[in-house]
Amino acid sequence: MLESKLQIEIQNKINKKIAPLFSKYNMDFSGLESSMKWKPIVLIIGNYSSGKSTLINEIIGSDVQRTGQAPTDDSFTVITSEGSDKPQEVPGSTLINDDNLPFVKFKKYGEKLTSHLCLKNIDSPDFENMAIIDSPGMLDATTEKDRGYDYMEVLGEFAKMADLIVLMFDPHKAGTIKETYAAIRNTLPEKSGEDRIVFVLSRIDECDNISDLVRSYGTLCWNMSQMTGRKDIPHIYLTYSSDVANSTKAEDNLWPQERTELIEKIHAAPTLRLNHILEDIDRQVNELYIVCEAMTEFTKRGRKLFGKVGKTTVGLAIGLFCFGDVLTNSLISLPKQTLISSLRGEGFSFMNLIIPLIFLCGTLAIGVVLFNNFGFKRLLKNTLSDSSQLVKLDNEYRRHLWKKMAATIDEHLQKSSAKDIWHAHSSNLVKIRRFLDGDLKKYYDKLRS
Ligand SMILES: Nc1nc2c(ncn2[C@@H]2O[C@H](COP(=O)(O)OP(=O)(O)O)[C@@H](O)[C@H]2O)c(=O)[nH]1
Ligand SMILES: [Mg+2]
Repeated sequence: MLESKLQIEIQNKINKKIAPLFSKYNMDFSGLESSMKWKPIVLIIGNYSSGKSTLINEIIGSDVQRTGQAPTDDSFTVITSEGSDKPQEVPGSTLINDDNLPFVKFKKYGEKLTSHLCLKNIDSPDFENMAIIDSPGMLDATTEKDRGYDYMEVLGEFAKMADLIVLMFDPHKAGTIKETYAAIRNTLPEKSGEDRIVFVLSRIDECDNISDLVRSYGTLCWNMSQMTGRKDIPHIYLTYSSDVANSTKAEDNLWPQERTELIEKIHAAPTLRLNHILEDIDRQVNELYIVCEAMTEFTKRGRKLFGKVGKTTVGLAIGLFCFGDVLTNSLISLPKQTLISSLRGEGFSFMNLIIPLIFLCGTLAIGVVLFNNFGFKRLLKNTLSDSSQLVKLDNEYRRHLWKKMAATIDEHLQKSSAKDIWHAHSSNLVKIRRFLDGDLKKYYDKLRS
């Protein structure tokens, strides 16, 4: 109840405050994605053999997914409960053509993906209002090429839909988390970490001893801080499956509650839907922010240059206003009487102002023309040669955000003309910042309270 009320409130605020800014910058605002109208989704990703399918079977309580040491399963499998009147298995070709399902967007990846996509309809009340997606693990770069579709991109698309992403790694491959994270980073907002992604180090029973485990944990943390640019490490679930654990190595006290908590978290995924909506807004508004930020800096530089050119021009114009006629008088004896001499008491008339005024206006006009045709154009050219210097890129998130938005920003720059330096980008920037720090934060807080 509270959630749907909050959802309406957010939608209204967005329509009033943020949507107009998106259109000002010619950017699409998808609002609440259509895929969010389907059931809440949990996506399980990670390296192959990290125990994804084993975990899913454990959650469901039956062996729905095949498991094994080698990369046994190279498909994306959507597991949910659709009712006993529906077929037990639906192939990808049907899924991508069903407008009631959120998989239509996978059509563009072609037959290779479609044949590696399916839905399994299980008989479980727990899964009537949610779906869990099992994914193939990432392989090495050369084997990836044989897949026939862009795995990273597809993973990103699934991540976009998911309300909870479970990132699983086993101790042997803790170092590969970087690649997998790169695939989903695009879909996450700036401050994400705790809410939508769950980090799992699995199969910990296979560590020979605690120091072996700590080493794997350390590798994972190091890689995580590298990619998130954060100093704090989110909770990493340290788990193993007691069903298949190597009982000779597994110590009895290897934090069994971690597995229970992880499974509880996965079951609670439907409550994360609103959080997902907020994160989606967060991500898109941050994209808008960096565009606006770059344009603000560009106009600031434009105005600074204009100020510099203006100062010189005005100085020169005043000088020529006062002494320009003295110069022409000495060169071509015109005018007969200069402004200064007329003011000295030789009889001032308005005629004495004509040549000084021509000098004044002429110099100002030349200044403006020079600024428009040379100064501004040079500034634009210099800026376009490396537009990333318009904003501070002090962490991985910002660098990634920049990469994603650079083309849009360059397009805006290319379209701008000298008069655009007076555009009120900075007030838009303030509005966006206020939304991110005020409204959006308030919604996050409300959700967490
Ligand atoms: N010792 C141990 N083996 C596990 C654990 N989880 C999974 N396995 C085994 O690891 C192999 C790969 O598991 P699987 O679930 O297929 O991994 P996936 O490729 O990520 O789906 C299988 O042989 C599982 O039996 C665990 O916690 N401990
Ligand atoms: Mg599997």
